This record gives sequence, C-alpha cells and structure tokens, in this order.
Amino acid sequence: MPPKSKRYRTPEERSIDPAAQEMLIKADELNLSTAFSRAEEMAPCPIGSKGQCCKVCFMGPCRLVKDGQTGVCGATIDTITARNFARAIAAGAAAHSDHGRDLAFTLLATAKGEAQGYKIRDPFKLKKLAEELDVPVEGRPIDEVGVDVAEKCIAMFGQQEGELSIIERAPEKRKELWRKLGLVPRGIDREIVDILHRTHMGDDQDPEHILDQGMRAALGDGWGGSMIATDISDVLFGTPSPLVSQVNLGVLKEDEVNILVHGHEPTLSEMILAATSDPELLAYAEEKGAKGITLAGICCTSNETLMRQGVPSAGNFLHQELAIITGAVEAMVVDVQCIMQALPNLAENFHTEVITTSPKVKITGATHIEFDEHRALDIAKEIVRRAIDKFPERGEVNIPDISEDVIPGFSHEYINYMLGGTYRGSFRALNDAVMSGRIRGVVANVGCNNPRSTQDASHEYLVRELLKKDILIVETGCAAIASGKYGHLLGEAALEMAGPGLREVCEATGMPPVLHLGSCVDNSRILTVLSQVVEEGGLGDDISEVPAVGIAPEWMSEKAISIATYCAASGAYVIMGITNPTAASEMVTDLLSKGWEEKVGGKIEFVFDDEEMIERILDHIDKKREALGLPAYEPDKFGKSGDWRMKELEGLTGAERELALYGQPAAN
Ligand code: BF8
Repeated sequence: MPPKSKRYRTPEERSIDPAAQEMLIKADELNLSTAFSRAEEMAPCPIGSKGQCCKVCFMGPCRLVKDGQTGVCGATIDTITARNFARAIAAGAAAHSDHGRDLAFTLLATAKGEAQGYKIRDPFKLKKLAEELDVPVEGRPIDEVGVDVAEKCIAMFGQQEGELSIIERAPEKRKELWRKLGLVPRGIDREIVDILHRTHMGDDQDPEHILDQGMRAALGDGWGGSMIATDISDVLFGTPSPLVSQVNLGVLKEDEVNILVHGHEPTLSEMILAATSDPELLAYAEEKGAKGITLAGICCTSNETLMRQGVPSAGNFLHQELAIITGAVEAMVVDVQCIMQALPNLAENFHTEVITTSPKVKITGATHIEFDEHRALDIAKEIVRRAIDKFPERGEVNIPDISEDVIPGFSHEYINYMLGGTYRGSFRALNDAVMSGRIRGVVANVGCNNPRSTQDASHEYLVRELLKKDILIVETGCAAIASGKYGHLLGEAALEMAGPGLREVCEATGMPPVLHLGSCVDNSRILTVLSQVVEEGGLGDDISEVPAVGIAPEWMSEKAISIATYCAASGAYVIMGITNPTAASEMVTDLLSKGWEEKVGGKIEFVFDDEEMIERILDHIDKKREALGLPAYEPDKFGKSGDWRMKELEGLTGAERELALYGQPAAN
C-alpha cells in the first residue's frame, strides 16, 4: 500500500515546538496524514491564491492569467480580486458575528431562567453594557436587565437603518470620519448581506467601492458582532483576570480521561468543565480505571476557558491533529470554526471519539450530540460519560512531556485596574510610558498557525525581537497560545527579554510585557483598549495616531481578513504574513495599503519576511511618535532603575556595592 503521507520537511522545519515535532515523527512512523503533510503534498493553487479566479457565476469559473484578460462578463482582474477579498471579509464577519448572536440568545435564555446551569457571573459588566444601550438599570432585578440587554443585542444583528450603537465606544474623530465616508454599519447582518449582493454577478464593479463596503461589514464585526461576543461572554462566564495555567500537549494526563474542547464558543465547554467535577462522573471514571478527568482546550474555545477558568490549553490550530496522535484523548468535542475535517478520519486510528455539538456543524464520521442551552448541563454530562466509556479502549499512549506555565486573562478592565487600582484605574501609566519613550509603541500579535510556514516560528521570533526593542505586546487567538508555549506569557520570563525601558515600566506597574487578551473575538478588546488610550489623552485624538501596529504573521482564516480590515478601518496599520490574496491586482494591493491609509488612516500590507516586518513596524511606530511630537525613541535612555539593579547589587560584597553605587567607598 502506498504511504498516506510523505515527509518533505524535517520536523524542525514543520514546527519549532518540540511537542509538535515529537508528534509529527510519530505521525510519519504511523503513516498518518496531517495538515503538515497535506500542505507539503499539495502546493497552493497559483491562481486562487492571488485572487485571480472568479467563481461568482457559471459562465466561468474564469481564471485571468494573461495581461489585460477579462472574465466572460468583462470583469477585470481588479474587480475580481476586490470581490474575492470582500467575500472573505463577509465570511469572516459572519462567523464572528454569528458567534456573538448565539451568546446573546444564551444570555436571553439565562436571564429568563431557561438556560440550565448558566447564570450572570458579572452583573457589573451587564449594568455597564445596559447603560451604554440605554436599558434602565436602577431598581430593576439583574435578570430583567439581562433580558433587555440580550434583546437589544439581538436587534443589532437585524437592524436595518441608523448606526450600530456600540460604535459610540470609538473616539469622536474616528466616528466623524466613518460618518463622512458612509462606513458606519447600519446593522451587523445587513452589511454582510450587502457584500454578498454587490459581489453577485453584474453588480458592484468598482474595486474601491466594493472594498468600502468590505470595511463597513468588517466594522460591523469588530465593533458589533465580536464586541457583543466578548461582552456577553464576560457577563455570563466572568470578566477575565490573570490566573495561572499551562499550555501544550503535556497537559494531557496518562492516567486520566482526557477531554478536549475545540472551536470557539465558551458556552458548552463551560458546562463540560462543570461536568468534569461531578462526583458521580468522577466515580464512574474511577470504575473504568482512570484516576480522574482532565479537560483541556484547542484553539479559541481554549482561550475562552483558559483565561476565565484556568483550563489548560493543549495547543493552537495545528495541534488539533497532533493531540489525537498522542493516543490519550478520549473525546474531542468541537463547536464552530477552525475544526479540520480530517479529525474523524484520523481518530479512526485511535480510540478517540470526535463529537460535533453545534446545530451548524456536522462532520461525516463524527458523533453529533447537539447543544441546547436549555439542557446544557445534561448534554455536557452525557458527553463526559461517553468519554469515560472510551478510556478502557486506549492503545499506546505517547504524550510529549512538554508544557509551559502561562498567565492569561488580561481583559481591558483588568489592564485598567492593574495600572491604577480600583479607585483610580486608568490607562494613564501606559500612555505616560509611551509618551516618555520607555515603551516605544504597542504591537498586537494575533491570528493563526498556517502549515505553509513553520508552526509558531514567526510568532515566537517577532515577539522576542520586538520585546527587545521596548515594544509592549498584546495577543489573542492562536498567536497567544504560541507565546504561551515559549514562556512569553510568564511575566518574569518575558521580562528577561524586554528592553530596558519596557522592563522598567513592567517592574513598576506589575504589568507583564506580553498580555494575553483572549480569543479571536476578543480582538474587539484591542479596539476598546486603543479607544481608551486615546480618551486618556497624550497619544492623539484618534486610533490612527497611536504608535501601534497589528500583525498576523501566520494567518490562514477568512476571519483574519475581517479582523485586519476592521482594524485598518479603525485607523490601525496591519501587517499580514504568509500570502497576499490580492497579489493578482497591483491596484487592489495598493488600495488596501496607500489607498486606505489616505482614506481611513489605517492600512493592510502583506509582508513575508520577519525582518522586513520588524523594520516596517518600527518605522511606523517611530513616525507616529514623531507626528505626535513625542521624543524620538532612544534604546539606552531608560533602564537605570529597576529590579535588575537590585539583583546585581545583591551579588556584591559591601565594599563592591558602595563602589557600584557611589563610584567610591562610602565615607565612614
Ligand atoms: O479564531 S487564530 S486558527 S482558532 S481563526 Fe482559528 Fe486563526 Fe486560531 Fe481562533 Ni482566530
């Protein structure tokens, strides 16, 4: 029989993660196909990858490979590329926003007392949201407020006219610009449908006009659907604050039942967590020979449960198959998004049961147990029981003994508190540090893994190099999990890498230099942080003036395109790695960069070399500093104080210390 997979790259070329390398060697030994081997066996389509294929009608598909060639209808390469990009925004915005909608319905059911096992865990956040949405709070029971807030959020999806009310969180100058350009979303769903309509055959054919609507729909994601998802998750499951947990495949336990939750929604996984501590189920696990039940996560479901409940993470996107190859996973429970169809096939080689739970997602070969918030705890218990039943069927187990401690959970509320305390919480300390040049600027490192590059290599390298240059890093999604694996999410370890100015600030405030902000919908927290930084004063009147850059060096998903677009439309410079999906059109590529920069102050660029990415990031940040009239960044200016000095002095004798401190022995 021919081998299912052929190894083209060494394990080190496939991933920098030693746990992944170990599992990839195992996969090759067992002749198992993974995303790594499949990517090596199939080059990306050279036509589709550059956006030069049009599939919007059935006179084609048309592939425009010659200069000046058009589609059968006459569509130009610029129109086709812009349409493809806009459709990716629509799909990404739909995925994020639908996630937000589902959470709004869960809040509604919870507030009505119809959702089994759920409660409002952060009533303060609910009240704050209520005030923003003009829902009366005074003297009303919290559940009544919850019903009204949920209904207002649900209405934002179907809203037809006017403005999405949450955009009020944006700086005044930004809102004025959006209004002037007609970019304020009227309703979350409406803008997505509008893209699908205008990119249908025979509609909008002006690339700039198509991409303007792309920005409008993406803003409905970032400042709408994703923001609702973040806020309601906090209301229902608690606003994150830092806690200690672990990341990587080593979190799986050889002698316990291992259940993995994978996907994006925290709703069912929170109930599975509750079920894993049910005494009856624990006794049942023991009966089957297991010492306990371990729950761990993959992808953004993992980020959700990691930052709120400290549930360990088995890894990021490219770890989903590798986790099954350990032979130690009894059940992989998936909800929505980023779930590889390969999982059930792979699981056939082991005892693992793949369980789909979303009404939107069925996968051939997986068991479907549909989630219903009205019976959530019962469903979660059923799933845990099935996993326990699988434990005696285990074959050989190979869990890499590799995991790293992490401190996730930096919501914008916590950052505010951390920098100022309960009574004077503010971003003042952060703004001052940027203004003085101790912190040169801020980079948001977000997005996926992509088997077309070496897993985690860019995330790890860029974070390490940027820290040295006094850049504060905020992270979400698989990028954040990557940082966790290499110790970058541990305050102390990351401080060792930080430049002297950044280090001084972090030591003084207790803020780690790499902040885990959550899952991909929590990129909305980055928008909130940027707005609050602007509101605090001293770093300009708009997001576009803040010395900050967003990067997605290993992206792969349409959601990443929506995120990049709403960040750019909000004024941020975004750099994406891997590939340029608009490469077939110089005009569209320029439009996304120079064109958008002139129009909205933010832009998207595609850069495939880490060094060049760093160069562009620093250049942008330094230019923004100059435009604000801030002192130019000087790497050696700060860092004379700080804990390092104390440690150095501690190692000296009394006389040496006096010499180090005063330049001469102290007078008697
Ligand atoms: O939403 S970073 S691979 S898991 S798409 Fe998917 Fe990309 Fe990971 Fe989270 Ni975001």
